[in-house]
Amino acid sequence: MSELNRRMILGVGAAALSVGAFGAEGTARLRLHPDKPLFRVPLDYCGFSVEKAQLVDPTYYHPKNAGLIALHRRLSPHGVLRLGGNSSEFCWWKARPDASPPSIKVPGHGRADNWMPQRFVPTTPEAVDNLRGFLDACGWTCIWGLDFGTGSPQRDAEEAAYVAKALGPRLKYFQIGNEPDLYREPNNLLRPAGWDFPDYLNEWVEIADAISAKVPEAKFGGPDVAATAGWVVRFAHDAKARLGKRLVALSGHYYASGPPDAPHVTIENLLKSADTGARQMTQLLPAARAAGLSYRMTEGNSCYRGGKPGMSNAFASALWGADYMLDMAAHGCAGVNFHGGSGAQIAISLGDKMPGARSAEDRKAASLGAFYSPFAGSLEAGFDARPLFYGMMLAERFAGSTMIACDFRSAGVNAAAYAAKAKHGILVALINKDADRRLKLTIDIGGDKTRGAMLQRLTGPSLDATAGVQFAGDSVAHQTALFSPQDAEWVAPEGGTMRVTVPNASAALIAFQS
Ligand code: BDP
Repeated sequence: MSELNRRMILGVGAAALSVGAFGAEGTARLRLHPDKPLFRVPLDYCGFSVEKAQLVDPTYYHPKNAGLIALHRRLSPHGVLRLGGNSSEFCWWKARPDASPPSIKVPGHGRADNWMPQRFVPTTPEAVDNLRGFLDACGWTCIWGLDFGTGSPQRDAEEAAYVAKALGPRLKYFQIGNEPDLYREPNNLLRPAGWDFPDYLNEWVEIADAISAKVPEAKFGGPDVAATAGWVVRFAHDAKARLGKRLVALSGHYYASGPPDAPHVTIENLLKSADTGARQMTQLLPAARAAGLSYRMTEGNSCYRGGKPGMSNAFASALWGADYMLDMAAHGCAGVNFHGGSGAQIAISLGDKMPGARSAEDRKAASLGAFYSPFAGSLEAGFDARPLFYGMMLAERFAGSTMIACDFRSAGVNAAAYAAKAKHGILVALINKDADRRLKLTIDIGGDKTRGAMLQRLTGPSLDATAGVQFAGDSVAHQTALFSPQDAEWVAPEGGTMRVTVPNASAALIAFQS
């Protein structure tokens, strides 16, 4: 949300910018309004999104992949794994070992300006069975993306029947197609010029009906658009009218910037952007509510086309990610899935390209995880949390709480504040995205009589540091994902207020009983 919107909606607190003894700082006031609930944050708010092509290796999502399971469990006991991306339009259901791929001609094949997969990737029953074991071990559910672009209702229905049975309660819903609002673009070309939303809806319903004929209990989400909020609004109304209870969720994507080789894609621009993407929620929510549906951001990240090294895999992404997730939660979003996974699969999704990779070092980093991936690793090397993961950990602390209104003006400091009412008290996140200015804050705790608050910090050596990120004084251990918060600070109240300093380029999570 822009600073202006935030002020218009939430009001304005007192603020001032000055140069203190230790450099520039802003003094500001934050007033909490526990009596003004905004939206409940679902328990499964946090999630990852990966290319469906990731399943080509059936040992990746496998009950024995302990390192990846540990990372998922570290993030959330109830997360959502979304399988989709461009590659989901090029994955074919290999029901039997001797099955051969369907012969499909795609107009974008071989075109230099096309950014879609240039080959077809099989998905096997073995990979689905292993995924079930993986999800069981994590306690997560899954959103399964079916092929719209090059698929057929019959092939999708056959795949869906197997997936629904194998995943059982671990399947949240099916989606059909990835970013259909881009199908007509030269860099996509899954449908011809002139093809539009009514054609999309008819084809989509035809596939959904073929699936329902085989899997009567099948649930669906969509339209999983790249950016066209208008399609989501139309889908909410028109698809709901045709599918009724079978349609359970709305979805769309969000990439804050891109492509990685564009000069304007910098940490500075990523963090200073006033719109975190939550503005589109204002447009989507009335339509979602009218249709009785939630909206989930099923795929997104800091920079499309694989992310930008030194930004998407750096500490800046942790601050950006936490801010984005909490802003979306405060605007009624039902969940956020940051896209990632191994670089090889993301490269497939982009037509065997990874434009962010400039050096051998970049290519090495990407082989374990695309630059924007919240996690990285392999069965051989083990798995690690990337900086973005820590931002997600902070946001995950809000799962199950209810976001509340707060008045905050950031005093010339590029910072954001979010608050929520949780089971045992109040949570406040303060995200100082400013590279230079410290935020000195007085929190007005709204007449609450509290004995004091616990404060945990999200820190990194610098905004562009790709290692050394910590939350609550600890980092997530390689492969085991062990994590023990070390240094919670105690903040004592002073006459109905608390004073907190959030250094430049850092965030703080405050929790107090009320
Ligand atoms: C999205 C696609 C996904 C790509 C991603 C990217 O759905 O498959 O990996 O862009 O550009 O549009 O990184």
